[in-house]
Amino acid sequence: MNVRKALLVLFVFLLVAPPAWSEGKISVKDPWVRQNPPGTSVTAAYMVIENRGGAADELLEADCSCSASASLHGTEMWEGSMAMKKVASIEVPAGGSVALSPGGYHMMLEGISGDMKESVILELKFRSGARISVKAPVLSPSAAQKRSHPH
Ligand SMILES: [Cu+2]
Repeated sequence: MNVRKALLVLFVFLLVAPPAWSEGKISVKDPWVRQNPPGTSVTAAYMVIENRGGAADELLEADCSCSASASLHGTEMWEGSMAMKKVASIEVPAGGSVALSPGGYHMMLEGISGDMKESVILELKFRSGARISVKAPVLSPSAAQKRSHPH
């Protein structure tokens, strides 16, 4: 591949690649936050976390500029219906990834005051010591629906 072609490929890649944030072996892609329904102060944030390292890592703590508290939740079946449950950490397997997505793991945001802006800052802390801040767009329910079901 000649240099010009390589640059063109790189340029196209930069155009289409979604933004990713990383530190060390950990990177975060596609973060987004569901717009809190009117009159409520609770919502959730989602993303994909990748681990290029040879050792598993764990997401331990989260924080959001938008809410009084942020905690890590999982979703499981409980007495026949889906229920959210607080988890101590979310494992990111070695050489793999974990998705925080509707119906699964998520970052629970509680104590949101007022309307959320177009985007918020999420802070993530990992067992490896990596700390990553990401900018997550706030999506309306209809945009969130598309995001969850892209087909
Ligand atoms: Cu939750």
